[in-house]
Order: sequence, then C-alpha cells, then structure tokens
Amino acid sequence: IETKIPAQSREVWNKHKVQKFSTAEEFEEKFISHVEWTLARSLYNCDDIAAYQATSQSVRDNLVIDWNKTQQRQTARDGKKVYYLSLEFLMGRALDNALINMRTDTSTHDVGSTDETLTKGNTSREMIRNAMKQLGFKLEDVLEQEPDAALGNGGLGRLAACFVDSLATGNYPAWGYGLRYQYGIFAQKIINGYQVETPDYWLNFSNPWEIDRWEIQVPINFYGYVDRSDKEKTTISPSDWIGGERVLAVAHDMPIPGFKTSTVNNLRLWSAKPTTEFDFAKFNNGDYKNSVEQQQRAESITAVLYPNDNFDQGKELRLKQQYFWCAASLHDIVRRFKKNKKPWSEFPEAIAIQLNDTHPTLAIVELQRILVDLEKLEWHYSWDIVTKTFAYTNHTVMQEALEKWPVGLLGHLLPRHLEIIYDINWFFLQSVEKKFPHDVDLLSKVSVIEEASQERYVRMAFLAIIGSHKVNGVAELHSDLIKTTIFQDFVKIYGANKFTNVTNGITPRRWLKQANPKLAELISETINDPDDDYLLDMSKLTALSKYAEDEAFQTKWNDVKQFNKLRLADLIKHLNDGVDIIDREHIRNTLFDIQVKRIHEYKRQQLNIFGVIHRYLSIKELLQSGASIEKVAERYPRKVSIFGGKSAPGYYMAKLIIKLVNSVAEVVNADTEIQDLLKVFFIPDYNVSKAEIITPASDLSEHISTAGTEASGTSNMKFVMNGGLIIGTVDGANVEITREIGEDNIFLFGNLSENVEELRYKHQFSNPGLPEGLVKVLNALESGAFSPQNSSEFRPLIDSIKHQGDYYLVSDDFDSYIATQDLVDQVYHKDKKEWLKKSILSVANVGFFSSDRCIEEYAETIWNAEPVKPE
Ligand code: GLG
Repeated sequence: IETKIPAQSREVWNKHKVQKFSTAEEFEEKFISHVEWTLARSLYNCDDIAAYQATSQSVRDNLVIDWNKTQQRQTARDGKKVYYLSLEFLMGRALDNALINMRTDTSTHDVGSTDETLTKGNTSREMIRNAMKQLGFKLEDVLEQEPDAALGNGGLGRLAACFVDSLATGNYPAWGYGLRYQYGIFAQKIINGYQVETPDYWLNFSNPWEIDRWEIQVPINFYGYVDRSDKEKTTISPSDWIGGERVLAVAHDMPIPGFKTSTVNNLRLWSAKPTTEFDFAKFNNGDYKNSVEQQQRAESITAVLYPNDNFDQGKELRLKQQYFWCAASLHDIVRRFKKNKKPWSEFPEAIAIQLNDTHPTLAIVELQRILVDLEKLEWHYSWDIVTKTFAYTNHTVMQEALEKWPVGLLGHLLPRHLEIIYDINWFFLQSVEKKFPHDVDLLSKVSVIEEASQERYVRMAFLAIIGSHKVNGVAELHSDLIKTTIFQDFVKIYGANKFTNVTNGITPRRWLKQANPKLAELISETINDPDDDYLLDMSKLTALSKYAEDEAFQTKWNDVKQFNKLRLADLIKHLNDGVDIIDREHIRNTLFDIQVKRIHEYKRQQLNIFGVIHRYLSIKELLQSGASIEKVAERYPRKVSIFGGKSAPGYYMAKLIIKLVNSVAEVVNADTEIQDLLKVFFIPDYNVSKAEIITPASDLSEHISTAGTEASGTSNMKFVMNGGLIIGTVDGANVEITREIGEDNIFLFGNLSENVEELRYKHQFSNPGLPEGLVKVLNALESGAFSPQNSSEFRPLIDSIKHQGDYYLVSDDFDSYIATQDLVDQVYHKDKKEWLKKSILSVANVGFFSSDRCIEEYAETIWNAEPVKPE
C-alpha cells in the first residue's frame, strides 16, 4: 500500500503504534484521558453524559484501530466490494452494540488470561460495567444517555442497519452509503391522545460515533441546462451541463464493528455544505439575512429525513436528496476504483451496488453519465457495465409507495439525467419491440415514462429493473407477488431468473443478546455455549428443542419473560407520568399483547383496537348480566394491550387510529368495574431503543396486515426470537416463520392473498352485512362511547368500512381474528405448559431469520462477493 512517509520514518511510526485497550485498567486510563483531554472536564464535573461521551470515545478508539486495519486489508486483498445504498439507516444506539460486538481478535491478545479481558467470551460488557463502577458510574445509566440514531422510518431502514451489522460480522468488504440527516425521524408526543411531532435534533451533543472526513468533498450540481448549440458534436461533455446550483457533499464515517471479528466496516453518510460559505458582499451591505441564504439552501438538502413509510410524496427536495446522495456515493466509489488503474470492463467484477428500494435509482443514471460523458466510453459498453454492477431490492407492491417523478420536475433539476433516462428507455423499448414485435400495448406498459395521465412521469421501479442484473423481493410470498403483479411484464421480457427472493432477517446481536440479556444468558447456559457462538450459527438454537417440555427449564424460561415484562411495566409507568396501570402482582397471569410498528391502515392497527373494544364491550355485557368478576375472568382473562408507532405527519387516517387507541385506553383504564381484566396503553415515540425493551416482554405480538400487503415484516422475527408468540395473517414473512417454527406454534387467521382481489371487488357492489361483533363495535364508536365530546370523531374509520369499500378487509377478517384471540386466551391461561413449549420451540427454530443468513444469500446469489477474513 502506498504511503507518503519515507521508509526511514516508518520505524518511528511503528515504535509509537497505537494500542487497543483490553483490560479494565487500560480502559479506565483511556476513559479518564478522554474526560480530561477530549471533553476538557474532570473528576469534579463528569456527569452521566460526559461519562457516556468518554466511554464512547474510548471504545471508538479501539474500533478505529480495527477500522484502519480492515480498510488496509480489504484494499490489499482486492476482493469484490459491496456497496449498500440506502436512504435510511435506523441504527439506534451504538455504544452497547459496540461493547457486545467488540470481542477483540484473539490473535493479538491472550485468550482467557483473565476474566477481565475483552477476548474472553461474554465479558466485554461485564468488564466495562465493572470498570465503570470503579469509576463511579452505572453502565445502564450511562448507556441511557445516548440518543438514537433514528435515520429511518421503519422496517426498510432497520433492515439496512441489521445488514451492515451482518456484513461486518461476515467479514464482507462492504460499505453502507446514506445521508447524515440533521434531524432524524421526528419525536412523537401524545397530547390529549393526538400525535404531535417535534424535531429530533439528535446531534445536539457532539456525536462520538462519527468521524468527519472534511477532506472528502464531492461537488454536486443541480438545475441549469444542457448546451446543444454545437450541432457538430456527437458526445456530451460535463462542461455542456451549464449553470445551476452547486453544493458540496462532505463525508462522515461511522465505524461498524462485526461480532467476534476484528472487521470494522464503514457507514459513510453525506452532509451538504455550500461551496461559498458566506456572501461577504451582501454582509458588508448590511444584508445579514441574505448573506447566509446560500448556506441555508445547501444545508437544507440533508436537514430532514422524509417521515413517510410506504408512501411516495414526490417533493422536489426529496429528489434533490436522492441525487445528492447517489452522485456523491458514485463518485466516491469510482474514485476508489480508479486508484487501481484497472480497465473499466473490470468494474462489475470489482464492485457490486445494492439499491435498497428505488430511492437510489438515480445512481444507475449517474454511473451511465460518468462512463459516457466523463470517461467517454461508448454507450452500450457503458450500459453493460452498469447493469452488471447494480441489483435492486423491492420492498412493496403497494401502488402509493411506488416512486414516480414528474418528467418536468426531474428535467428541471437534472436536465442531463433526463436525457440519459430517455435514451435508456429508447434502447430498452427497442429491445422489447425486437422480442415482441408490434405489441404497442406492452411497450406502453413497460416504458420508463408513464404517458397515461396528463402529466408524464418517470417510473423509478422500471428504471431500477432495467438497470439491474437482479431484482429481489424480501419474503417468498412477496417475491412471488411482484412477479405476478407489478413486474409481470418484465418477467415476460427478461425471464423469471432475473427475479429472485431473499427473505429478510434481523441481527441476533442486537435483537437477542443486547435486547434480552437474560434470555441470552439462559440460552448460552442451556446449550452449553459460553462464548455465544450461537449468535453466529443460529442452528445451534435447535438444541433448545429437547427442553421444550422440561418443567424446570420452562420455569426458568418463564422467569425470564416475567423479568422482561416487569421491565416493560416500569417503562410504561414512567411514560404514564408515574401512574402504574399494570398490576405487578398478577403479571405472570397477564397476557402482554403487543403491536408496535408504523401506524398504517394496511397494518391494521384498527382491527386490533376494534378487537380490544369488542373485548371490553363483552366484559361489560357479562358483568351487566350479573356474572361475577371471577366468572368473567374465566372467559376474558387478564390482558394488557400495548400499541406503539409513528404515523406519517400528513396521514390523517393513521393519526385518527392513534387517537382512537388513546381514547379507548382512557375509558378502559378508568373503568374500575372491570378491575384489571383489561388495560390499554399507547407507548409514545416508539423507536429502536424502546423496541429493545418492548420486544422481549411480549407474550403475543400482532402482525395482522391484509394478506398481500406486508412485503415481509421484520418485527415478527424479532418477537419470535424473544419467545413471543404471534397472532398473524398469512402474509409476508409470517408464512416462512410458520414453516420454520411449525404451524402449531403460531396463531394464523384471516383471508389469503389470493382472495383479496375478489373480496375487494365484491365490496364495491354490495354491503354483504357486517359481522355482528363488528357492528357492536362500530355502534359503540358511533354513540360516542370513546369520544364523549365529539361523537362523530371516529366517523371516518366507520365510514371506510361501511361506505368506502373496506379496502383493507377489516370486516372480512374480523370474526376469525376474534376467534383466534379466544384461542390465544385459552392456551395462555388454561395450558401454560403448552404455551411455554410453543415459546421455546419458536426460539429453537428461529435461526433462519438471522440477517447473517440473508447476507450470505445476497453475497452468493446476487453479488458474487467473498468474505475477507482477518488473519
Ligand atoms: C418495507 C416493508 C416491510 C419490510 C421492510 C424491509 O413494508 O414489509 O419488512 O420494508 O424489507 N417500508 C418497509 O418497511
């Protein structure tokens, strides 16, 4: 590897080689020096926040050493590099995760010499905990100081976060590329039952997990026009794209440590900066406001994350973000490739780029522009390189989520790119015409340009398919669906082999070890795996099966669950202004029923809350008919219904559902007549760090989307990994979860995806008569039982079912949902041993859903990439 340092100076460098800390003692020394030198504080003013900063800086020092070595190693070995382009990385907190992953390479340290070194199995976190105690701090309190890196909306962003963890763990030479939003997803407050959005300024305190790379700046252009005045010219030069706006993309790197490996990969996030910081002429003329205008204009590009999940809003600033990020990342990738002086034809062997949804589709256009306009390569030669490099992951079949940009808007912002898109489309359509002559209908159906409406649009998914060599869905059912619905014409054109499936996964480091330390401990003890190797090879978990009916083990298993339920009860009490709504004494016999995820009509939180209302009304009815509370408890045993999740700020129906949950909670929780048989709580501001407390505490979780709408879901996997059972529809990854854990261990209900279309069609014409139970619920809503001040408040929810075709089939699935909930009650309350057996078997067979498996599949079937292991 090249260096500027002369050979004779290397000795000096080697003599002062930086060292990782590996003992408690060394950590303490580091910690204190960071308190004094980095933070300029001392023993006298080091609070928990400062302790968090100093701990993170110390841990980061270790990671940076490995980060540097990893980059050198990967460069030297020169294997294929993978780049994961995602507009969202929902990372959550970094410190605890780093402590878990950071079992340093056994080659440089003596394994097992003392319990206090990082190399020994389980002790990294323990060692730091003890050291922190020595220093006067409690690790848990210190970890709590870290704000979540909430640079994502939901499953898509969290998937990217799990993927970078697995890429590093699997030693793949892989970087993530994203945007460094100054404001992540908004913080959700609940005021009078309504969602109120407040800004999440996660960078308020300095962020110890990012390394600013001020030296890495990429100029990015927008607007202007393409000069075509010289008619003689056959090619376009970059200089022909004239005028417009220019900003700088600056790199910020986050080290991503793998688990039980010294590989530390990179997540590079871009922020936008102006090219000229300050307009001195204006400032000198006294125009203070306008003098900073350019700066604000540039910085606005990476100011906010768009808070929509599964919905395309089509705002110009969003397109600007997309291009800014794609162009910066592509130029960075190409710059690194060019250092090697390899021929361009080797680009696809050196580099694989994965597009997380269509958000980075402009990267395809930008690479073609780089090759054709800047590098002066021939069009088809370039296009061959492009299509061999990219692969595209689709995450949804829902129309409202499929990105399309008005041609006018795109051409205004990126005039040269629009020309390239037209050319890509032209050559594509020509090839289609050749294969299917005179099929005009087909041509218009697959054209990148949608001409049907008044305005013309660029269909980004089509562009992504055309520019990629592989397209994958995220669960089997979903991957089948895209082939038969939204992309069926492309299957006809390219053949079925271009389309494949990689079922999603989650990282067991965060979602088991970190979120549920008690369960992790019980597992490693039971399967005799003190070094937690099962977190790398989840098939080891099958050894739990033989204890599924072992009573002593079931008791331990249940104790862990109770511990986690108490932990959640504490959180709920804290969020409920110190008022405890959960009866701790009976917590063992209280079923925790949880639905946490983005609020969306297709995810059907409305079905869940209607079920809760139904239960409440039924309890009341029984009591009114003279039944004793004990008798009622036989039929409707203790349950806490927990909801959580954000709604897009502009999504009226989703916000109304949140309000309904809170209104129901208010009525139910205040009703002393029903005692503790039913409680309802909406957890405000659901995020990754809350999920780490919520997920381990579930007895039951709800994954009840209308069949065919949830591409995969990943929280279903998280709950199963934590021993929670699922009530769910035959949708997304629920199907494969059933296959893996067995149909006896999951509560499935509802219509199948193949029947959805027909049911919707029927709703248009007739009102087939709603189920009796649902009618009761809707009547109660209509009467204002949950909105005494305004009885029509929930009218839109009623109307959508009664008068607007019930698009999400709540009425069709209602009865089977309620019946299945009854079954849940029976097993949980009448046959606890059976319940625990199901729970244990679920965890024993959850291994398939590790994101490590997923990344291996991508590497083998899509990227053709190999790990680069540390020596
Ligand atoms: C999407 C889908 C989810 C999927 C996730 C990750 O809606 O079903 O699990 O991506 O692939 N927008 C999303 O969260």
